[in-house]
Formats: sequence, C-alpha cells, structure tokens
Amino acid sequence: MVKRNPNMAKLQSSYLFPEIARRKNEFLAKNPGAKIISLGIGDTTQPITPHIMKGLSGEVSRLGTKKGYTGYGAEQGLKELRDKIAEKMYDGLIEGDEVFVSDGAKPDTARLQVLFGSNATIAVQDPSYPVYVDSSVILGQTGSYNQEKSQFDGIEYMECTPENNFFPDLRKARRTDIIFFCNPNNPTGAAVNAKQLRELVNFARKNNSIIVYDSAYSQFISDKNLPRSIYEIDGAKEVAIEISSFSKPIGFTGVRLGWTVIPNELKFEDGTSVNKDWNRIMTTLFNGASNIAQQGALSALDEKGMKEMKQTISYYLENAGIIRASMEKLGYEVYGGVHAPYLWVRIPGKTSWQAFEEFLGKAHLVTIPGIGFGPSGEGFLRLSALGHREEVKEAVKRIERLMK
Ligand code: PL4
Repeated sequence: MVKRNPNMAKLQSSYLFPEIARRKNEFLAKNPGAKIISLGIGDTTQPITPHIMKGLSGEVSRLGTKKGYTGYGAEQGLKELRDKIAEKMYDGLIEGDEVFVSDGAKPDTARLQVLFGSNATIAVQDPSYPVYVDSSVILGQTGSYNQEKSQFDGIEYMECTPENNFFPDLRKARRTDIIFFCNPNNPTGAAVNAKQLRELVNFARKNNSIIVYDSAYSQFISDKNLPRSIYEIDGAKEVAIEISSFSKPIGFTGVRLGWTVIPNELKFEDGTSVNKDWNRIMTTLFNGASNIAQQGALSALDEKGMKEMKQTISYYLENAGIIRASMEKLGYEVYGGVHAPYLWVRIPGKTSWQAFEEFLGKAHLVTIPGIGFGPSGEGFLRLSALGHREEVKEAVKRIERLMK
C-alpha cells in the first residue's frame, strides 16, 4: 500500500465551502420544500454582459474555422492580453512580461506554494480566505492543528478585527518568508489605505519577506483615494507578488481566468529572479489559459467592456448596500459591503456555526460562519452580496422576520 501524504491528515476533513454545501444539502433533504437563498459562497449570478459575450462567442466561432483555429497557446497567456492587463488594470505601473495569465487566483495560490516549497514559513490575516492556510498545510509548511487555538502551529495569524480596524499590528507580527494579504479583504470586506499598505510593504522590506497580495476584489474599491494595487506603493516591486482574477468583476467564476504579477525586480535570497522561476513553474505545471476566456477578457478591457464591468460591480455593491442598511437598522454590528461584495456581521451570544444553523434552519438562508476563515472569525457571519436583487431583498425580509 502507498503511504498517505501525512500533511493531508492535518487538514480539517472537508474544505470550508464543500462543507457549507453539504450542510445545505442535508437540510434540503430533511426539508424538501424549503426555498433556500444563498448569501454563502461568493459566486456570481448575473449573466455575462453583451460586449464581453461578443469576445467569447467570436472566439468560439473562429475555432470552428480553418483560418481561425488555434491549439495550445503560450503558457504565460496571450501577449496582447498581458500587455492590456498591465495597461488597464495597473495603469502602466508594471510591464506585460510581468503578467502571467492563468485559470484563476485560487489555482495560482496553490502553484505559488509549490514555488515557495515546503520549508517556507507563512503569515496570514486572521480571518482570511482559507486556501492560503490549507495549501500551506498540504505543502507541509505547518505543524499540526491546534484545537485549543483553532489554528495550525507554525503559521503566523495576524489578527484583523474591528478593534484594530482590520489592519494587523505589525509590531507584534513574527517574521515569515511569505505574507498572504488579501485586499479588499475576504471575508471582512475591509480595504486598506495607502498609509497602511506602505506600512506592510516596509515591514516586508525590513524582514526580506515576500507579500502575496490577493487583489481578487480590487475592482470593487469605490473610493478613488484607496490603493487598488500594491504596486501603487514605492518599493513594492522588490517584495510583492499580486494575484488577481476576472471571476468577480465580469462573472468569469465558471469561465475561469485570472493572473499573477511577478515583477522583474523581485529576487530570491540567492539573487535568482522569482519571475524566471515562476515561468518555469507555469510552463511545467500549467498549459495556458483557455483561448476563449482570454478573448472574453480582451473585450472586457476595452472601453465598452470596462463600462460593463463597472455596471456589474455597481449591481453587486447596491445589493451589499441593501443588506448593510437592513442589518444596521436591526442593530447588528456590520462591516464591509462598501469596497467588497462581502458583509461581516457580528452575531452576539452565538458561535458562528450556531448562527449559521439558525439562519439556515429558521430563515432558510445560507451564510458562511466566520470561524471558517480563522479563529478571529468566531462570532461572525459572512454574507455575500453576489446574488440576484430579488433574492437579496427576500433574504433581508427573512432576516427582519428572524429578528422579531
Ligand atoms: C468558492 C480572496 C469565493 N470554490 O475564481 P478565482 O480562482 O480566480 O478566485 C478565487 C478567489 C481568490 N481569492 C479570493 C477569493 O475570495 C476567491 C474566491 N472566493 C468565496 O466565497 O470566498 C469563492 C469560494 C471556491 C473556492 O473554494 O475558492
């Protein structure tokens, strides 16, 4: 028999999101007529907009012609798209050859862990998107799960709570090789200002760490004065990788397309270019993003496409505003929903799994328990605003009834 990878045994039996789906299905099996509304998994619901659809369908048609057919593409992505991402998403702060197009931010996170290897040490915001911690465990970068602390030994959990305005106290943080930092944050919806981001960059520079900056929700930032990319901060190119995604801004969660930026200035301790090693990883472990998806993204990044992207984001942020206003009226302590499609709500007197069960059992609403994102998430629920407007309004009514 083959020995099991011992790191797998350290993980919780199920990844957070399939566990939510399992509990929902279990509830439905017992209550077959229940009309469940999901404020849970952050999945998009609005159809892909017309101009972006033209980009997708145009490529589908070309693939059926002798002249237009293409097979494998460059593993790094179409040059035209890499250049366009650099120009439109980064205002020229980076070059096209620093952009690697991929099948999404989540798979890039996993491949980055392969790049860093099992000896790397990591820090995460607490709470944070669970993929950073779980991929670290799988790679063997951690010790065991500490039941008492609800965290893995060996990982630096940087508390981000209402008490510190969701920005970690870096004076207390232990030095690690890698710092995963998601902004705007999933799950809290908090967005940092330039001063805070500068503090983080300086912390990484002082410690010779690499920041993996996840900007999957950057297009939701609604204040022009807040930074969208980490490269807006001087000196970030020597210490930061940025991963990002087309999933949320243009509804590509199922189409699959994202990217990672590895600046040419970023070097490992021995002077090796990180970009060069990432190129080696991508050309070995990845076979290029879908040519159809890439044409859709090219349409998304022209003038009409950018307009449509803004409309899609406004729709979800309006949903967030509706949920936020109602929760505040009911007296809940609510965060987020302004620069991100997530609301972070404190549920007093209950664990987050108890609150999850109550919302599901009594209001037929799926939410995500905060503890699933880390120990500092205990006592909170994350609500997603990525639903249909009618369902969001109905969900709000149900919450109001639940509170009476
Ligand atoms: C459910 C901070 C959602 N099955 O679509 P990708 O791979 O380009 O981006 C995934 C991603 C990356 N970074 C952050 C994210 O929040 C997400 C998506 N997160 C959520 O509800 O938290 C979808 C989760 C998906 C999963 O397991 O990730």
